[in-house]
Amino acid sequence: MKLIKKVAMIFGVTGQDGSYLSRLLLQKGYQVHGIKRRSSSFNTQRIEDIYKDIHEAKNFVLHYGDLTDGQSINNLISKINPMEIYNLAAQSHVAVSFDLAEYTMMVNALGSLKILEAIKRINPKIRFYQAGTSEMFGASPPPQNEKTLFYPKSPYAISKLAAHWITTNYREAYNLYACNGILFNHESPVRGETFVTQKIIKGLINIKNKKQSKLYLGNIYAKRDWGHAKDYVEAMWLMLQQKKPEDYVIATGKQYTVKEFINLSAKKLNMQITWKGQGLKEKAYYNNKPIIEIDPIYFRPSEVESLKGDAKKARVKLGWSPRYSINALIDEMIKAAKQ
Ligand code: NDP
Ligand code: GDR
Repeated sequence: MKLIKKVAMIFGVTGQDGSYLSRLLLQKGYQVHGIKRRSSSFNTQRIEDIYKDIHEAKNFVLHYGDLTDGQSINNLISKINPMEIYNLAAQSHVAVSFDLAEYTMMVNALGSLKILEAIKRINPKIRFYQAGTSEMFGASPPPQNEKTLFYPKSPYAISKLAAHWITTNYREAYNLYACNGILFNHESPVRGETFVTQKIIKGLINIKNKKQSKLYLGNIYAKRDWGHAKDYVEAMWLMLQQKKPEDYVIATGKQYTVKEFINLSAKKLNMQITWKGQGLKEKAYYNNKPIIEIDPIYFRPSEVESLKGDAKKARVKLGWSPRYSINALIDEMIKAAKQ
C-alpha cells in the first residue's frame, strides 16, 4: 500500500516561526512547501541548514510568493494542494506598523483573506492556521484568555484582528477547518534583531566585548509574557490535528518587564549593572559608564503595557504546555549570540 505523505504549506517560512515550524513538520514526516518573498538580499538564513541534510531537503521545497499578490497565492495553492496551510507571513513589527500602516493592513489582513478565499475555492478541506497575537488584547488587562475583550492599540494589532475575524467568519460561513492561534511573545536565537529581547542580548554582549558603547531603548516598563518559539510552533501544529477547529491562547502565564529581562540577561552575562535616574533620564551603568539609555524614538504612539496569557484551554484540550522557562530561553539566546 502506498503511504500518503502529509503535505503542508508555510507562508512566512523565512521568519523565526517559519524556520521552527519547518523543522517540526519535517521531523513529523511532512513534505513542506515554504513560500518566500523576493528580496534583494538573502532572506533564507534561518532555513539554510535544512538544505544541508539532503534527506530532509527532498521534502522541503521553496516557492516564490507574496501575500500582496493574490494570483501567486491561488497558483501555489492549486499546484501544491496541501493538507495544511500555516499563515505566518506578516509585517510583524508593531512599531513599524505605525509608519507602514497601509502596507501592514494589506499584508496581514488582506493576505489572510486571500489565502482563505483560495482555500474556499480550490479545496475547502485544507486545514488553515492563522498567526494571531496577544497584541489584539492591547489595553485589556491581564490575564488574557480566549474570552478576553480585544482592544488593539496599533495598526499591526488591528490588521491581525481583521485576520482573526475573517478566519472565524470563513470557519462559520463555509465550514472551513480554520484556527486562530493567539500567541503571546515568543523568542529564540533566530528572533529578529529589532525585537527587544534580541536587541538587549546582542547589545549587552557587544558592550561587554567593547564592540558597542551604548544600547538605546524605549519603554522599559512594558510587561510581556515571553516564551520560546520552539514550544509555540508545536501548539500551531496541534491546533490543526483536532476534531474541531477552534481558537487558542498560547502563553507561559508568567510576566516580566523589559527592565527585568535586561537584569536577568546582564546577570547571566556576569555584567553587574546598576540603575540610576528616572523617566527619560533613567540609565543603566556598567563599570561606572552609562550603557543603557532611554530614547523616545523607540516609544510607540500608543503602547500595550501589560500582557500575561492564560493558556488553560490549550493545556486541557491540546495537552500543550511550554517546556522552556524564561531562564532557559535567555541561556539559549545568549549561547547562540556569542557564537
Ligand atoms: P517574522 O517577522 O520573523 O517573520 C515574518 C515572515 O513573513 C517572514 O518570513 C517574512 O519574509 C514574511 N513576510 C513578510 N511580508 C510578507 C509578504 N508580503 N508576503 C509574504 N511573506 C511575507 O515573524 P515571526 O516568525 O516572529 O512570527 C510569525 C507570525 O506570527 C507573524 O505573522 C507574526 O505577526 C505572528 N506572531 C508572532 C509572535 C512572536 O512573538 N514572534 C507572537 C504572535 C504572533 P522575510 O523573511 O522576507 O522578511
Ligand atoms: P512586541 O515585541 O511589540 O510585543 O511584538 P517587541 O520586542 O518589539 O517589544 C516588546 C516591548 O518592548 C518595548 N521596548 C522596545 N521594543 C523594541 N522593539 N525596541 C526597543 O528598543 C524597545 N524598548 C522597549 C516595546 O515598547 C514593547 O512594549 C512582538 C512581535 O513579534 C509581534 O509580531 C507579536 O505579535 C507580539 O510580539 C506578540
